Amino acid sequence: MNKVVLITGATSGIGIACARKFAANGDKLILTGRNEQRLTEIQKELENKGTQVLTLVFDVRDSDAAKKYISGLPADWQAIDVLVNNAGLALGLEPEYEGNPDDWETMIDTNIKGVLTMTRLVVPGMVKRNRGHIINVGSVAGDAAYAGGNVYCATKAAVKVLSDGLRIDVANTAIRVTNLKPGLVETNFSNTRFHGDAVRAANVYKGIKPLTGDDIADVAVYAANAPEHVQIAEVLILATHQASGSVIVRK
Ligand code: 8X3
Repeated sequence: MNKVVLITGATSGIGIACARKFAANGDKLILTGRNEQRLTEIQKELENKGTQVLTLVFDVRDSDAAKKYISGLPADWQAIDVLVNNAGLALGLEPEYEGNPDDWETMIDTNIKGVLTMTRLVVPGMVKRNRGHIINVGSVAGDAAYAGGNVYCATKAAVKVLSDGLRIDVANTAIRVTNLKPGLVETNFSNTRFHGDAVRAANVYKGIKPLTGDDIADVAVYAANAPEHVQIAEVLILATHQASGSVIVRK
């Protein structure tokens, strides 16, 4: 059955890959992000292929804007079946004692509070309908800290624990909660982390075939379409030559 799927951070990386894969699956999409132009581009691309798309321009850090847009959804878009909490970022790779507090704040506000904001706005409707699925994009970075990962790793550890907590809180309903934990995925991730230093970003994926956004989106679509009694609770997805957040074998 076609679902209404809301994806945050849908303009790039894993988010845009999820948009394309859920669209190919026949679902209706609510795409959110900060970049209006890119949202409109992906909307046009998918509408041309027959997908119904609604775009909402807001930053998940802005809880008032999120509330305004989600509570103002047109009637036929209100029953969200799948919430993909994808919006998130890493900033910096400095030792914890030298990190930039502004970067910390942006990561905590986006990766943790943004997830909570969207969960708080969308999940009550799912509970009322006794139907729904929350797919949080965590990270291998949440399993264990790696050098310079400190605050980013902490935010993704929080995503894991918030996913577990939510799963407990909806265990008496038909709602499912999935925490996806990607490893090295070649997207804008490292470019953002290094504040636009493209050479440094390219080095992250040097000598190893990294994952793509599509590889992660495939797992999200699989989890969302698993039989109703199957809850894909957590999936760690690594590149073949990566064993953990800090063990990467390069050729
Ligand atoms: C992204 C994966 O290993 O670069 O969350 O932190 S990693």
